[in-house]
Amino acid sequence: MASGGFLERLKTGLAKTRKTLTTPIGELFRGARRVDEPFLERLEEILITADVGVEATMNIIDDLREAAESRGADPEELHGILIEDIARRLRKGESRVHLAETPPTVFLVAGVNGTGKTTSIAKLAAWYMKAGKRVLLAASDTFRAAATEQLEIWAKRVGADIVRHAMGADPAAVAFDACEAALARGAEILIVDTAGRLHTDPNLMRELSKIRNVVAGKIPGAPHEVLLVLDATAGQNAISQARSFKQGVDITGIFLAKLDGTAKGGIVVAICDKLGIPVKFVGLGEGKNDMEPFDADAFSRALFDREGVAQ
Ligand SMILES: Nc1nc2c(ncn2[C@@H]2O[C@H](COP(=O)(O)OP(=O)(O)OP(=O)(O)O)[C@@H](O)[C@H]2O)c(=O)[nH]1
Ligand SMILES: [Mg+2]
Repeated sequence: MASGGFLERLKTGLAKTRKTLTTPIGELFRGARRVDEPFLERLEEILITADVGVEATMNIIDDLREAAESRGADPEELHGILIEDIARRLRKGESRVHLAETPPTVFLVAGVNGTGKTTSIAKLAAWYMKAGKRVLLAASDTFRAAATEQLEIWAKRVGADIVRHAMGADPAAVAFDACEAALARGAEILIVDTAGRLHTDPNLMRELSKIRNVVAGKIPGAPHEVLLVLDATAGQNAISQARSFKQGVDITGIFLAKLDGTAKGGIVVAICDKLGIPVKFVGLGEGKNDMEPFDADAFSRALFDREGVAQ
């Protein structure tokens, strides 16, 4: 999938982050004669501003200081080392999507209110439809008014099937029916939408576990992926959300939505470096095609291509 168009899309989606991270880093390295303490302080400031996070930033700065001491303080060479250091941290957070050997593959999608769950589900549906798969959506957000209708509109738009109940119905019952429908209709991908919830709400976390158990009881190995949708514009808050959700339900991966909407896309580095939950997809806009599977090398190329790369 790594065509030129794909890299361009990624770059466009990361335009705001390139402005706060890539460009200032490039300017810093180009304008410096040597990498010394004031230089490292300025770099630290840029990384923190782009939400790379304090811990990851400190590690990156330490690595660079060490490289400067052992190899000399030539900015051009150190710029390349910095880019590779960040790429290495991004690689730590990458892993492939787990598809069922015997379909359907079930994705359970969860997250805090408004992070982008339903839109991200539409994107996943569109992605797998394009790959020629039969996709079924389960409208297990029976809580928020018009949530089912929202998912239904997306289902129509992308050409996926949907299983829905009335508002206020038991979300686990919707998931149950959706599993049966997926098996009966030979769907290859089943994606379960859920209501937004705070990890601090024990009732809603129990509800999520119940959906999960129902799905597991109907389809062996399911859910194959439990995706936590995080809003990239939430910054370091997204990290604490992920940590808490992980305690409530087994998260297998992160869908990082709204990366296009933030200048603080450095959050990806923090997530990959520290969280121990792989990033599987990134959302780069509001449209059904504005999504890419997370690929660490492509991501760091999109961040550091041309602009900012030591010539
Ligand atoms: N710019 C941008 N906007 C996004 C992206 N993903 C979602 N959104 C927007 O975020 C808003 C909320 O999206 P939803 O998909 O409804 O979020 P949700 O998590 O399902 O919300 P609840 O069901 O209410 O918890 C909408 O306006 C979306 O268009 C993205 O990748 N980029
Ligand atoms: Mg929703």
